[in-house]
Amino acid sequence: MTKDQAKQRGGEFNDLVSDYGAGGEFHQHAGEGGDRLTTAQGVVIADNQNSLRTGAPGPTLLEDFVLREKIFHFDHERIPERVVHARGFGLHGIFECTRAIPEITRAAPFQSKGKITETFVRFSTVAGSKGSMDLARDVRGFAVKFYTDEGNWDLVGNNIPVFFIQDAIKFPDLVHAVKPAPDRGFPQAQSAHDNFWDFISLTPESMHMVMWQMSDRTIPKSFRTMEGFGVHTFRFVNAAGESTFVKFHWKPRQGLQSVLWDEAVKINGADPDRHRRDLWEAIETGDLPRWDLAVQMFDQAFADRFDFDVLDPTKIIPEEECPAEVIGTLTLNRLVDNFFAETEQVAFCTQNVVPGIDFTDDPLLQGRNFSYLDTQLKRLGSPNFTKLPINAPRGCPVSNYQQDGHMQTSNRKGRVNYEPNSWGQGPRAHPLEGYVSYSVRNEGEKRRLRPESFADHYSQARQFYISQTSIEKGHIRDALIFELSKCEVEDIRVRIVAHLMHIDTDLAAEVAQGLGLPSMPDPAPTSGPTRTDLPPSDALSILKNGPISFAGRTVGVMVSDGVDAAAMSSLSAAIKAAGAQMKIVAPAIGGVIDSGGTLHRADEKIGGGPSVLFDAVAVLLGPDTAAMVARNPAAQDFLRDAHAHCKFIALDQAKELVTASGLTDKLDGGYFGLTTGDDITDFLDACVDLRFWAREATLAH
Ligand code: HDD
Repeated sequence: MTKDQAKQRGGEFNDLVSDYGAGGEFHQHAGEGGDRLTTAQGVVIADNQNSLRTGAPGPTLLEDFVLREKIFHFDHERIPERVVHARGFGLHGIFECTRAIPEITRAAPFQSKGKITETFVRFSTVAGSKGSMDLARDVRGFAVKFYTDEGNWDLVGNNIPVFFIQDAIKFPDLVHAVKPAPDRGFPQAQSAHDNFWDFISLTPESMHMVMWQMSDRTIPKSFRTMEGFGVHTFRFVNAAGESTFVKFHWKPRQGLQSVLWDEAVKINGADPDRHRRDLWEAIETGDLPRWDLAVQMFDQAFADRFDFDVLDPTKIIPEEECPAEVIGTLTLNRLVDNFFAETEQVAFCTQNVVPGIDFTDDPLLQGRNFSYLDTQLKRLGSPNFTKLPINAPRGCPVSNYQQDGHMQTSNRKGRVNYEPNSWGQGPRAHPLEGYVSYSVRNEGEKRRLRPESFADHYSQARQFYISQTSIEKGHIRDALIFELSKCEVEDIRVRIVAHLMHIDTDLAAEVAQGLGLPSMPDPAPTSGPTRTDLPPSDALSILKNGPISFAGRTVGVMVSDGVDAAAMSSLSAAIKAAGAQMKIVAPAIGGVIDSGGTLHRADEKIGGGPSVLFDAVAVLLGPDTAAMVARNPAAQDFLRDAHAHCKFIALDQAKELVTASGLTDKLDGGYFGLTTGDDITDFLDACVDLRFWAREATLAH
């Protein structure tokens, strides 16, 4: 049969193998063969609604290969979810080198200014299952696969630059502690429970990470508004074989933005897919997210200046000590064609490095290098997962003697499957072009040990805390009180407060008070040095690194029939001019008719589009319908929540709603009118700041 004949019959003509076109574009042919429904064997199906049976209804026949094949395949659709980072969202992008550094690394993406390297990025939460909600208080994964000209390089990082533990041997315990308890199978996707805090309270090395975790970093507004970090100290290696230590940072062009805890709780109910939907919509509307890749580069002499060890993954190097220099930009520009084929099957491995990038002796990184490869076999079921299009290298050939295994699709031709051989065929290792590990002299006794240089667990925890604004400090305090209040065992709460005593005594006292502890505990016992006072670092605060414009954010505008046509169109034009989006929330999804008779379709129904989904809100009601809206409890929540979340609020014809919401005497500098063009300008100018923080102090906690 010819290809054309096969296509006419609806078949796929052996086109089941996915490949990458010249432009690196992803082509997935499977399942797209033609308009005839077929079995996996290519047989056209006559009836997809009724199984084969004798009589009516009659028993179903084993002979029905159409039924059996369909159900068989369905039964095997699921693969094991990732043991951590199960819930994620992936996107394609490009990395552009903006500053070449061949003198420091021979890694292909950094060899020339303007060089483009294709990438795939997967963001994730850590603790929750695949179906958990997006706004759990959790660390976010930020994993980047670079399809370089010399092989794939995976930078598998998080949105926090440090980690809970210093040695990979503790990872299973950490993960067991945070995940649902084995007897009851809950809590899901949260750390506010006894097992997690029990483990943490007995693991002083996690104190620095815990301060980050209790900050608003773990409730980002969007994946677009968070930083990413490679965490470990890696090595850059140049063509001469010289090494420079490097730490990787992704800095979002969108500025750092987070939500408030009460918002997070409500967003999880209103839109559990918040973060994936946000990325989907950003790409669809052409608002492409961008991050600068910045690197901190230093040598051994610089590393030796610190009391702590640069190989300790619970430590940062403050940017004031070693600047983060921008060398490129990542732009996410393409949605996946298929979630399973790409986002689910993408396999990141820390061991995937390319010439010019090398590991250090960080014990966490060394353990990770085993775990990721191992886990992919479990998840994807075959060592041939590297041949899946999303995992296969794009910029270079792959040639070796690995063969067979489940789902093999590309064994070599011919008789030669070993090396060396004298058949004059097949690939050979290349000492000059090949990957050469950086040569390090290591000596010492074989022992299980933790170096003395890893012993200080509190100095940087304090440095993080004192680098925060007073608003952010308050959020850390509130998060600690919330989480520890969910612990049923008082000893656990006390042990954490005892650790906080080493970090900041005021914070410890505030948390103790918030928990209602009868007295302050003694500081936690320590075996090593307790603390060195380090200066604050502005880079550690979210609020000091916020957005510089209102672009990319959204105003939720609640309207009702008879809304003033001129006000509506001025507001809409001004929001658009600011590069932001307007979403209409109306009594019915069909929309409203303005005073000029124009229909405005709604994006959300009141109640379906609560104000937690928007960055700022406006209420713009029709004179004859305002009272009806004011009686709607969901409309009252819309306004009350926007107030409680310190949002900027613009009002027109909303007096009755303000009264019904109990806010009459609470209108403050974060409120604006909508009557004149100046009102609207003032409102949107104010919105550049994330929130009207002055209000927070007036709200009862
Ligand atoms: Fe991990 C997944 C990040 C420590 C073992 N990890 C995973 C992902 C990210 C990270 C972003 C999701 C990748 C994806 O999107 O597919 N992990 C980190 C960071 C760590 C870290 C930044 C500390 C610096 N991880 C860590 C340790 C171990 C693991 C110490 C084991 C010893 N991580 C895994 C894993 C996962 C994983 C079990 C689950 C799914 C996967 O690998 O592909 O192998």
